Amino acid sequence: MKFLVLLTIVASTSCNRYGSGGSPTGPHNPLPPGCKQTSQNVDFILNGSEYHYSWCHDGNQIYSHSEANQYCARLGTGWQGVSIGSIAEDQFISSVIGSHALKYIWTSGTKTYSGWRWQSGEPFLFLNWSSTGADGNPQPDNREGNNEACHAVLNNFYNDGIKWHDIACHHNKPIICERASGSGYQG
Ligand SMILES: [Ca+2]
Ligand SMILES: [Ca+2]
Repeated sequence: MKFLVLLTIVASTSCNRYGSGGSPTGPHNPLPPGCKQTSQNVDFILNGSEYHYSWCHDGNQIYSHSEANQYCARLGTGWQGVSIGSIAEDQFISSVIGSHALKYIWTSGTKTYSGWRWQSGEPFLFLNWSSTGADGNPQPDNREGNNEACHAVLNNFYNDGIKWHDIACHHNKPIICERASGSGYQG
């Protein structure tokens, strides 16, 4: 108990050093490379979609697949994990991962009984699955525990470039969120 109290005091003292009212991306957690200081949720707009980069807003936290998609939903009306609906969008996502030097991101993609699906309901096309993985097999390989039901984009993890992988959903990653441009505005 004493130890807990002491911990709390230490934690609050080190925060107070920087003053109160700091945002999650304030002095405690300097903005990651490539992120802009903004109070808005929208980091980029492209082809009718708005995009939000979780790591630019939450002090670089990582989430399980379901937690990550809940993070997106909590941003407000219309926000979901990203659904990659075109080659252009896939190239955009790859460019964000590369320019921000991320190891990986979650998307909204999940495997269902009827196959892979995006949360947006768009067809699962323009496949950019990696040709390799931990066992050297093409993706999706359902390797870990026969239970890789979540879709991630990995940055050259297996010397394979920025590619799609099926991943067990409990792993922790940041996420790119998406919504249709203007869907959050009223009137
Ligand atoms: Ca999309
Ligand atoms: Ca896999």
